[in-house]
This record gives sequence, C-alpha cells and structure tokens, in this order.
Amino acid sequence: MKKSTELWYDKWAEDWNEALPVGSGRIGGMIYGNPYYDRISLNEDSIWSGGYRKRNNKSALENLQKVRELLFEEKISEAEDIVRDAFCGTPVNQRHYMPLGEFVIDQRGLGDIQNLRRSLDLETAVATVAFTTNGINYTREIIASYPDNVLAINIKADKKGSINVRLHIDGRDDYFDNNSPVSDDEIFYNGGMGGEDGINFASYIKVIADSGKVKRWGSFIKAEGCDEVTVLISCQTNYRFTDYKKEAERDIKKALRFTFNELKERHINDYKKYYDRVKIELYDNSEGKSDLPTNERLANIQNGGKDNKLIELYYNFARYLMIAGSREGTLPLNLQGIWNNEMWPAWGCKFTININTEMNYWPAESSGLSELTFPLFDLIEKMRPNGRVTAKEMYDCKGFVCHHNTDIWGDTAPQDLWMPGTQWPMGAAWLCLHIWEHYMFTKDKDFLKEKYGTIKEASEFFVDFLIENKNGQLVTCPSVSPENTYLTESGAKGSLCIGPSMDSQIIYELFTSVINASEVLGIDSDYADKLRTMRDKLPKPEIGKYGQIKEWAIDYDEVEPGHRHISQLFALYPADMISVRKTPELANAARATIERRLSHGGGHTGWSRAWIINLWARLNDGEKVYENIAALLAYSTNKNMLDNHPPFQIDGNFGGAAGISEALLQSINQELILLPALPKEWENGSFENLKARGGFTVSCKWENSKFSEALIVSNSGEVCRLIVNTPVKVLCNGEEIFCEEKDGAIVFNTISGKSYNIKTV
Ligand code: FUC
Repeated sequence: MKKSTELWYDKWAEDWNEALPVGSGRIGGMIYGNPYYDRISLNEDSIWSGGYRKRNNKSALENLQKVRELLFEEKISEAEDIVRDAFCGTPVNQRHYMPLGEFVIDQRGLGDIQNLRRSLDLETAVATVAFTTNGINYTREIIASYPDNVLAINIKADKKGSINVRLHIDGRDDYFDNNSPVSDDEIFYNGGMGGEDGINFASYIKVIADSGKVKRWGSFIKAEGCDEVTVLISCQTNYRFTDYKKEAERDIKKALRFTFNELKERHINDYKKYYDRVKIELYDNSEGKSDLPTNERLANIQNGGKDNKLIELYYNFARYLMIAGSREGTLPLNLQGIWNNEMWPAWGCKFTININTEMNYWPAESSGLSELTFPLFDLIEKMRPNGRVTAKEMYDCKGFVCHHNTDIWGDTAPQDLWMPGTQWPMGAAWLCLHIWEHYMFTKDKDFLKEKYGTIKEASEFFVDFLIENKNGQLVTCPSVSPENTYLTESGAKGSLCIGPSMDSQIIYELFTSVINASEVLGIDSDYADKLRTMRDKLPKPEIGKYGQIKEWAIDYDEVEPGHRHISQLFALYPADMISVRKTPELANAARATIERRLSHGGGHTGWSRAWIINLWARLNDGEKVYENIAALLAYSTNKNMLDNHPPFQIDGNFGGAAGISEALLQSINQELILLPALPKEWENGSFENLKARGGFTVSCKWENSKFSEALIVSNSGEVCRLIVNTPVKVLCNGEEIFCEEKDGAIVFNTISGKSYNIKTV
C-alpha cells in the first residue's frame, strides 16, 4: 500500500472538492471518477477574461501629497476617502481566470458497480478509475503530459468489445463557444471572450479506438463495442500563438505518433525527473489508519488520530501539484494552481501577491524544484514595463511597482476598492525576493546577473517613494498592513497608514538583496552604498504593548486581533531578520504575536494556518508545528487533499509543505540547522536531498528523536556553519576534517562537489 504516495478513494467524487487534479503545467484536469458519467473539468492556464488594460488612476499623483499630509495629521478617514476614488484602478478589477470546459465520459449503460477505486499515484502522476461490472474489469487512466502537450484518457476493459462510451465536451455557459465536428472521431472546440484583445482558445479532441465503431452524433462521439479507447485533448490560446488553432491541431498530430502507453511512459519519465529528487520519511504512527482511503485518513485526524504518513503524503502532494501546475514556459501557479471550474472564481483566481502567490513558491527551492519557479520570474518581467508606468503615473517615481494583485498580463495598478488590501505598493518587491532566494539556493551567478536589473528596478521605486516620518525614519506612505484594520485611541477604524511594519521589512530584505547582489557581481557599488544608507533609516521590528511585534508604526489595537494575515512576522518567515539564535527578544515577541492571533481565533484560513506552521518552525517549536499541521489537515483540507481557504485555494498546500520541511532543515542567517523543530511524534525518520541556502544538498536521519547522521553535499564550495543539537564530527572522503566551534555552530570549509558526512561522537 502506498501510504504516502497515493491518494485513493472507494467512491467517486460528488463534487469538485473531492475530484483529483492532473496537470501538464499548462493543461489541467479534475477527475471525478463516476463510472456511469465521468466528468473531467478542464483548464488551460492562459484562458482568462478579456485582455490587458491600462488601469492606472490618473488622479493619484495630484492627490498624493494631500493624502500624505492627512495621514500625518491622523485624519485617516479623509485620507481613505481620497484614496478610494483617486488611487483605485480604472476600472477597479483586473482580469480573471476561467475554465476551458468539462469533458464527459458517458457510460450510463453499465450495470451495478463493484470494487470502485479512484486514485492518483504521486510517483507516476497517473490518475486511475477502476471498477468491475458484470464481471468485467474496467480501467480509465488519465495523464496530463508536459512533453506531449495533451491530456490523455485511456479506457480499457479486460473483455474484448465491451467498451461503449459517449464522449462530449461542454460547460462554459454561453461564452461564444463552438463545438464543431471535424470528423467521425474528432471534435474541434473553440471560444473565448471575443473582442479585439480578448483571449481565444482552440481545443481538439481526438478519439482513437481499438476495433468497434466510432461515430459522431452531432457534437457527441460514440465509441461502441471497442476493446480500448483513447482520447487526446489539446488546447492552445492566442495568449501564446497567433495561429493558436493550428498549434492545437499540431499538438494532437504530434501526440498521435505515440500509443497511449508510449505517451504515458514519456509522461512518467518527464515527471520523475522532478518528483524523485527529494524524500521525507516519517515513521508510521497511525495504528493501521494509514491503510484507509484518503478521506477516511483525514477524518481520523479530525477525530484526534495520528498519521505521520498522511503528513508525508501532504508534502509529496504539494511537490506533485507544483510539477503539475508550474513548468518552464507556463504561467505561474494562481490562487487555485491551474484548476478552476468557475466562470467567476473566488477572487478571480488571480495572482494575489500580498502573500498567496509567494506562498505557492515557498517550498520550491528547498524541495529541489528550483527551475519550476521560472514561470514566476517570467511574470515579474511582464510586470516590469507596466509597473514602470504605474510608478510614474501614480507616484512620479522611478523603478517599477505593483500593488496586491496581478494578472497574466502583469497588470500593476491597484485591484479592488477595498481599503484594507488595495493600496499596497509592495507586491513587486516581495515577488522579487524570490529571485534572490533562487540565487541563495542555487548560487547561480549567471542567473543573478541576468536578474540584477529586475531587483534593482524594484528597489529604485522605493528610493523615490519612501518619505521621512516624524522620527526621521524612511517609510512607505500611503500603504496598509495587508489586510488588517486598526483602532485609533479615539475608537476610529483605519487601514491606510504610514510605514506598516511589513513594508519596512520587505524593503529591508529587497535593499539587502540588491546590496548583496551588487557585491557578488562586483558591480554598482555606488548604488549599493546609497541603499545601505537608506536601509539604516528603515524602521526595524519593535515590541509593542502586548509584548508582540508591532504591526503598525503606532501601537494600535487590531479591529480583528485574530486576523488571518500576520504581516509583521514576515521578518520571522519567510525573512530571517528575527530568529531564535540572533534576536531572542524579538523571537519571544514573535511568539507572543502568534499566540495573540491564535487566542483570538487566528489561523482559520488554510494559508494562514500554513504560514503559522512555518513561523513555529522558525521558533524551533516542534510541538506547535505538529499541532498546526494537524489543524491544517483536520480543518483546512478538502477530501481531495487540496487546501480549503474556504473555498479551495492552493497556497495552503504549498505553505504547509514548506512548513513540514522547515521543521527538519533550516538555512537562515548563513547557518544550516538540522532538525530545528522536530515534533515528538516524528520520533524516527529521515529526509533525502533537501536543498539549503548556500548551495547545499542535505540528507539526514534521526532515531528516538535524536539526530543520528547526515550527509551534506556542497554544490558551490561555501563555508558550512552547522547547528545540530548533539556533538558531531565531520568527515570528507572517510577522513575527519577540521572544524571550528563558533557561537554554537560547527564551522567548516567545503569544496564544491564534495560530500561531508556528519556523525555523532
Ligand atoms: C487575500 C487573503 C484572503 C484570500 C485572498 C485571495 O486577500 O486575505 O484570505 O486568500 O487573498
């Protein structure tokens, strides 16, 4: 039984939140697995409403000074009134994501069903629906292939001539869609949003049958008396190709060179290149529960049960989702990855960049899926020219800026008309930190050189935008602390403010990245000096009246103390400005901050809970890590293991996975920490090939909750500063090497390409 590498069920999915996702990075499908009437909800990552729009509000600049003055005078509602009209986007909303359609496999003539098994194998990325009826065993296998650009469905039976199936595509309401027959075995399906610059798509559906008869009836294809039936589905849009119809047709033609088994093999080989890179193994404490179907395993956790293998499965599923939803050349993972069946999905299923998109990529580097972050970097490049115009038109600043959302055209103007979220000029800055992260993990100087201009340009915006507050510190204004609202002493409520803590922290990290990059590349030292001077004048994390890290420059109370965003702890995770070893007082204040949020009902959305896991991991608290992973599984995970905000939102899957590995390995403040937050329940286990900043690949084993051994591969010859809570020696090529003990760390030089064994003494 594959306890940690398979999702499986003995029932078909009744709704979306039970269906299983497959993805080629670009084409996605959600499989319900009903033998009689199966549905596969289809997506293609570039099917969005409309096209690019210039939405910068031309009234912003003329009101900027006034808004700043009002905020300095603490006339908050007056400032907010102006911002609401003069800063919001025109129109207020960006474009949104939409489905491709719903493919139907109709076998309503089947008899009673026995032995239904619906599964998703994470080791092969193959979804299977298997069942028996009238003594015949049927199998449907579904793959979404990156190398061959199609979603492929294969229907088999173990008795010749017993497949009778009606195939059809439907499901986009009346959005200008055409469903036209090409031939007896092929359907051409196309549509879109119309308009000059709208997205249009083309999809071909080809049916290949062994023996039997294939015939078209209107827009349905019927295959009767067949031994085996394969369906290939392609899709392309004018987002990528002018002649997208031809491309979609070509995808089918190319895929037709292979049998289903060949397509499957090519798909598995491609997938395994990524999936097989890392492994986390925790011992099975489930007392037999890990053998149950996935939905029952989740129910077991809800009932207070244990199942470490389900935690492993959660980690593996996140890696699966990243490989299925973010590949070179695709768009980045949106709020639902690539899987959405609503014409008007929640929050437009866009890229919300005040945490959600960033969280999607939190586990990418540490789990060895580094190159799967490229779609994110491509999107940043799309945002750059737009963000340059937004910076100029709204604020008369250099550089490029983006607010708290973007779309596939890299729209940078504010989104929504919602004071706690809309006016936040930090989106591009936060995204750019992923560029630096990529460098820190890979130490790829060519990449850094190529992207230096991007992070520099993000920083240039703040060189112009920051203003001095009354204490002479440099702060953002106007901005918000995402997406919280404060109470002033007089009882007024406000969101707009001067210098929220998170902004200063993101800018600190951004400036530091540019400074470090300029040092690594040996360029631009004058600019780096300028940033150093400015960085000194940024407000640093401060402790407030509840012993917490202050969220705003003024120590306001929150209207909602259990708010889902814990923005002021950006400094603890993902950044490392606060840490147990380097800033213990601030670390205690961070603890108080989380406790305060949680005691007021915090952590109630999936992504918020996932963030909390990472925060506890950074505070080295294994028990809290465990407690919050259990809460994530129990209350914020749908039956199909996808994160439940609610509704389904994929960030929690990735944030949760990041938290699981963060408990086992951290690389912060130039130190590599083994087993920093090991929960008691993870008594025995191991991990293989997790990546660490500094260009290290790390494997480690522990027994009875104690470190037993590790292997560190140095990929770029950096000095290793190792923290492990037991005395160890370091060996290279079987020989003990010289180590220095410094400030609680074991420090040793490494040579690129060499492996270092860490053994207890
Ligand atoms: C932010 C969050 C919400 C949700 C939305 C997509 O606005 O505060 O909880 O995740 O993004």
